[in-house]
Amino acid sequence: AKRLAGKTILITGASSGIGKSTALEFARTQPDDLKLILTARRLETLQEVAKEISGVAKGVKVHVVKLDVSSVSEIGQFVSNLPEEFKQIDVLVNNAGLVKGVDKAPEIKQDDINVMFQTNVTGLIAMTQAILPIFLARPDGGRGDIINIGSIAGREPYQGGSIYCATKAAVRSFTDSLRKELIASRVRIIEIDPGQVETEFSVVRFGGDKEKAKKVYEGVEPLTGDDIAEVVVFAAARRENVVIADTLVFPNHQAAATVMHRKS
Ligand code: NDP
Ligand code: 8X3
Repeated sequence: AKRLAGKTILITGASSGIGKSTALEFARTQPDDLKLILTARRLETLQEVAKEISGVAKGVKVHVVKLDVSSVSEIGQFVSNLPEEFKQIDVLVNNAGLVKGVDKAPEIKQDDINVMFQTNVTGLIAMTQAILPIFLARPDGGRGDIINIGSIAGREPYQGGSIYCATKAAVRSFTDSLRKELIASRVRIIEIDPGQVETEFSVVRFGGDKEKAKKVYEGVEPLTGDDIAEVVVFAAARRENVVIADTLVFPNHQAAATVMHRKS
């Protein structure tokens, strides 16, 4: 599986969780010849991830960029500021995303609604729009991969998640339209929807309260970021004619967003 040799991979939200794991997994899979562009808001954390990668994969070139996907103007400058050798992006992993709180609709703060939509939806769309021209300039109507991280929450809305679930449903809808719109190209539009993964996701959801976050995973065995990273890299490493269009990944105890078996 050296299909990724020489590729340039761009990952949003690479400072933690699924995005960080995905960066490491790409590097492990193609340790001698790969370029990784890692982005997130926390630059120092990205630099630590880059260091970790250089420890496991000496031939991987890593470029880190502080990028807030909820800022359309930052995204606008991002592509033109890329060093020449990182400009020919082959794979975009739209992973950056977050949830804020578990409030029901009447109480959700406007700021939380905005940050979820601007990160998970308009950020993902703006990244896609920024990178697509690179893909579409290639032969046969264009080539390249867009891998969007959706969620079980986008397929099955739950109480206390109305806005987050709506953002992930929007990702799903946008992704499906895009696949249809680009049908005359060789661009692959891929969606991967995880169930429960233990990352910083719940810590962010509860505003930094680690105790509350820990309770979410009591009595269950969630997926790890590495589990999802393996699926992302698998999708990217298929033969160009193979599109892993849509994948739902659960841990063993989970069968729906709200159907979980907990050991007491
Ligand atoms: P983490 O909180 O561990 O990671 C989220 C990443 O997104 C961080 O690297 C964070 O970096 C980045 N991020 C957040 N906001 C922004 C922003 N405005 N601009 C750029 N980067 C941003 O959570 P996960 O790894 O779990 O989340 C990754 C994706 O997976 C999300 O889209 C999430 O919705 C999805 N998902 C998660 C599931 C789970 O159970 N954990 C299940 C299903 C889907 P920084 O703070 O440095 O900006
Ligand atoms: C994260 C999964 O169900 O906790 O997207 O919202 S869930």
